[in-house]
Amino acid sequence: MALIGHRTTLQEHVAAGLRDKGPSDGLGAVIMAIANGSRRVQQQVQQAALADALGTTGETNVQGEIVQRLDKASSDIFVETLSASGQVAAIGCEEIERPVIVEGDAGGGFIVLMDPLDGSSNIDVAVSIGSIFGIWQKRPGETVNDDSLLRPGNEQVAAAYVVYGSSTVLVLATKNNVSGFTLDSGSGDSGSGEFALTHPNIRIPVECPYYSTNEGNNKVLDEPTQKAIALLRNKYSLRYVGSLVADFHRNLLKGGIFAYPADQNRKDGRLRLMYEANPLGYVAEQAGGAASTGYERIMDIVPTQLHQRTPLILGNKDVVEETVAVIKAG
Ligand code: AHM
Ligand code: MG
Repeated sequence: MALIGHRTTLQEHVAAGLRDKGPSDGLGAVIMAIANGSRRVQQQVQQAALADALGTTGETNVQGEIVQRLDKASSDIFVETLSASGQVAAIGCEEIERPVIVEGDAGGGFIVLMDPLDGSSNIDVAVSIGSIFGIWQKRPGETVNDDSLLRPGNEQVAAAYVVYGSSTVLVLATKNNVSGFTLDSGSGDSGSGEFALTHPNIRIPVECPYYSTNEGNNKVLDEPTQKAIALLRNKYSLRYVGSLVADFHRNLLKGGIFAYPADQNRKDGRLRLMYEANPLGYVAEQAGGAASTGYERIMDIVPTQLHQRTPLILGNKDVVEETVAVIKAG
């Protein structure tokens, strides 16, 4: 039996709720394209082992990382749904070296950057993974090219992510509003297939019970960063899934801080600016949180490359600021 009852669906939220929250023309269609894609990705994630769709494609992506078959499938699905929305002019994707430019009449007013399936190391082992999207508006009269995607995070008009966990949750951030929608999954009578509003107006809690970082990297951190992590270790409980989306989602709902700083082996950090740090930084800020490299606000970085990496400290605002202060003090 479908469970959504009286709840507002994502479709209704998008139709009514976006009206006062930034550019609504076409943005709703972009969000619904993400929702439609994520419904299909969720099914593939759930059935991958049974369908013999786990494992790698045998290729490496532009980052030099091994491409999982589900990475590729998710990338194809979202490129298809976003291109078909009629509202997207260009798509930047972790798995694709150059931007996908949507030509002609099919193109629209938005630019989407995405990590179609985040949490590579968890894909084959039934641990939570996700998809991440940053959404920018095309400049007036602009004909998009590769450089059109190199925009700072503070120009995003919306961001979203989906967690494929014990339930599938889509979190949508627009200016000053972050809301979570749970997929009423199942087929036939057992689910409506709708995303329904279950987490209205999310604010990151002031309390910070958790810190999330890869403690195995501690020995390759510089001294100020070691000091900052030691402070977190002494105060908070460690929770680390190893999927950025899942770690961020828990910290957003329960309170917490995520840190993947630069280290001796990763001078620019590990995570990607355009489709990991910027969208989740935007979500965090709209929910009252913060995102920093340790030295500057993530959202203010002027990008130079589509796939560039960045150190990332993300979550509870006071704790991010305290952590950054320790790093900056040297
Ligand atoms: P991916 O986009 O290829 O999945 O890589 C990013 C992932 C993040 O989800 C996660 O926070 C991080 O890599 C984990 O890295 P590590 O295994 O070094 O702790
Ligand atoms: Mg990722």
